[in-house]
Amino acid sequence: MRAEDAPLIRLEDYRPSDWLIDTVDLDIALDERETRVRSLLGLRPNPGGQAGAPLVLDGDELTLANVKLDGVALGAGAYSVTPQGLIIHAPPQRGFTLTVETVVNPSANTKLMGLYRSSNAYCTQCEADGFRRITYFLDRPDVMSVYTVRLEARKAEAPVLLSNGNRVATGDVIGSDRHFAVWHDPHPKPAYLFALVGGALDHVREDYVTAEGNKVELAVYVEPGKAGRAGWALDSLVRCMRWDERVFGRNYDLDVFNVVAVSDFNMGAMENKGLNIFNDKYVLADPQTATDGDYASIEAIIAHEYFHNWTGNRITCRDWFQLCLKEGLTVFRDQEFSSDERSRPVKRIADVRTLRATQFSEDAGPLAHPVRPRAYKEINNFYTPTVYEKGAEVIRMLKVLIGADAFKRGMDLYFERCDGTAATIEEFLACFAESSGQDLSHFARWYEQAGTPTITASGRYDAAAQTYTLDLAQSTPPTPGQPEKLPVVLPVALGLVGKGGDLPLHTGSNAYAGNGVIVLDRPSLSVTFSDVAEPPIPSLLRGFSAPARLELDLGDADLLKLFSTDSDSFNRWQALQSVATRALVETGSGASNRVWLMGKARELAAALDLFLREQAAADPAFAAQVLRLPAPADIAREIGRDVDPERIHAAHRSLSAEIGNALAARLATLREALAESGPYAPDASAAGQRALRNEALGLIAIGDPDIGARLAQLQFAGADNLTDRLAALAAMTLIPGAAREELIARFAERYASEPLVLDKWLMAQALIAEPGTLDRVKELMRHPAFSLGNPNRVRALIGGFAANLTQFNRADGAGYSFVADIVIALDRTNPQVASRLLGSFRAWRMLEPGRRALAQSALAMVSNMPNLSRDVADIAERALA
Ligand code: 0A1
Ligand code: ZN
Repeated sequence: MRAEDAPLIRLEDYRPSDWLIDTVDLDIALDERETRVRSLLGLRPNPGGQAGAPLVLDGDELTLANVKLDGVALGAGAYSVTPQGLIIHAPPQRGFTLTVETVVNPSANTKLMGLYRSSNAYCTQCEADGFRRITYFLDRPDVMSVYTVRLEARKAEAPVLLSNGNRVATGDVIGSDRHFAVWHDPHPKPAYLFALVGGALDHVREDYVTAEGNKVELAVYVEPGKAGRAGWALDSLVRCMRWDERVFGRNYDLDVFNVVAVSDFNMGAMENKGLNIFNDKYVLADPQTATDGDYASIEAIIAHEYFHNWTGNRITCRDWFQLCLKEGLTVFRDQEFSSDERSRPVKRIADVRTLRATQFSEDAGPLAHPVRPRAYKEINNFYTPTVYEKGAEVIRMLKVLIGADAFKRGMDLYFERCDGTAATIEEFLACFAESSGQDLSHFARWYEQAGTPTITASGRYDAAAQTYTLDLAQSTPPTPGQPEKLPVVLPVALGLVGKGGDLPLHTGSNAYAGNGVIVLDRPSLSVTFSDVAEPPIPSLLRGFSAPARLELDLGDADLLKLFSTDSDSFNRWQALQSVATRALVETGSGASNRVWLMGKARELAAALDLFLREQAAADPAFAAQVLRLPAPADIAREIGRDVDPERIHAAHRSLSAEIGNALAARLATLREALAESGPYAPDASAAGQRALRNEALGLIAIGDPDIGARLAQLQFAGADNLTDRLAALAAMTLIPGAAREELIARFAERYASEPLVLDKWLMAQALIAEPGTLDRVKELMRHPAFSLGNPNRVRALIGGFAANLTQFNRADGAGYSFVADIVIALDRTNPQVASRLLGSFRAWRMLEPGRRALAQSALAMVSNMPNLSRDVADIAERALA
């Protein structure tokens, strides 16, 4: 396929389905190579569709065994089979049943879409359009049906048989070695939420009673022998269920809720109704095989999938253009849950780092698209940071703009009004317009317009009049297909910081929404604050109140004051980041030299020294975030054009080394003070202490490699948990030499039978910023721990390399050719993983001309390959456009 051959699907072309499917009865006889699927569909014409239309069912790589209408076999002329589906030419214009038998081969399914095998189990992935790889169907989210599913398998092979809903029957198939289970899901759902699992799995379980008093059996299923690692996921599930009852008033609605972990999965996890299927990376945890970061991710993703039960399943999407309706909202909900379970400011900082690293970079390049795209060729390429993370930011802004009370009333209205429907963004926004009495039509532009706005701010103090005037302006750069941009609604949360803290805010301006928020909804705006008794320092975009870049005319001295005094924790962190970013941009772009940078390093070190001495102990997790400088990739994005990755990397190394040296004594004392007492616990407070200790280790290692290596080796030997061991390995990867290679080897020996831990080992090596890394990665591809067939392994080693700023962007182009060759090889077996990897090229246009040309030719090489999947062809085409 060439991308230009694939049809462009447009939002404006949406039409309701001509047919509806009220009921689906599936009878699935699982077999490794020949699984037989009998599907009985209860169909009727859709009153909102076109009368007399043929019935066009979607299908993909299916073998049709037979088809019957109202129980009678259809003659050859009555239907056609195409590569895209099954057409019943003249169906009766009334309700009827269609029985279709298909045969599929789960073992041959390397795309991991539809029914496939993972380890020795059967499992499914149907979002976005995988159900059509199981049986012929109207595979679109606005066709919602009640499913009854009979699963049958050899008892020895698949003692566990799971599907959506409640189990209504089980039994043996008389006279055979097979057994069956029947599942019924009373809630109508689109096909993308269908799931089944069959296999020999272990599980942990717990009884739960909802706030409404309904009993639910919760269970987490894992590969045999791994039940000891499923407890944290189950514990997280119970906590997020309670939270959703308390905060959003949402109760669970079936008798069982099952989570299953599989080791081959294209994404993180999937919210199938009552049967969430997870990448095992986001379920399995014990102190020896999971890091603090893993524990936090598991908690967040368990919550995310569970929250989809209401925002996604009970209320689903009318069409895939509305993907952000479920994803942005559910990310917002999981972020709020994690904030309540852990530290809110630290969670916000972590989320903003991710947003900038992934979404801002997407928005600044050729793959930029609106939160609600208007057209697509391959929907699987739109599960993006823009739809997910920027989608969540839009909800967060909505809450700030209309206030918490109106937001809550709007959510309640949405749940009440749209329950059981396939909804749109318009219907969602209407609930909040109603609850707040505000016109949200301008706000809705966030869903239509791509690109990251820049807010420019400057302030003037008038001592005589005791006023402070803030001039704000916004602009958004052009993005593909959107050359002209209009102003968006930007809630700018702010404070005016005086010597003794926040000054009172008095203004007569109607742009000022109260609660410390200015609404910048036009190209520019001035707000004058009165009774300002002293010259203030503005603290803008507090809590990162809008997903925008901020250009503020504050000097480093003022920023450092904000760092030490701002009442908003996010902006304290941001202030220091801004000083470091500015220094690195100056040096990384060649505008200033190393000597100048060393001066900045000393200023930063002095501020950090004071902070660490006085405040680190009170909030180690926050202090760890403060110590972590912006990444080289952040600096590249800030520079934005003619980027030379080597120069940025050198500046980053120099700054880190100088700060590490200047703070050596302080960091050592801090590490001792934070020394662990008692056994490992994954809670936020203990994790915060480890995070700070390990940030300190990294800085020490850059500043003084000898001391760093000694400390890292000691830590590795003495650690009782993976977090500390991995941090030791990461610190050692910064220090070339035999000791590093020895630690790398010891790590591999220790975790030889732990694929998920070895993924971290693969990635740590792929990220080494040295010219030898490409050869190392090629060598590691031959290591028994690596397999091109497993998405986690590919993401760890090849994805890790593609995220290595200096080595992926090698001046000789070898990094680009390597990744491009792998994309092509992978495309034959797993197009989704291949196209995500190709997305690593998304920032190629900002590179200096030499690298830009080499990246472009690697992309063109991919694009010109014959027989590309639609997934890869689409990314290649858009990246080059
Ligand atoms: N809806 C899931 C993510 C997901 C999307 C697509 C998949 O296959 C192509 C798999 C999972 C979520 O948001 O968690
Ligand atoms: Zn989701």
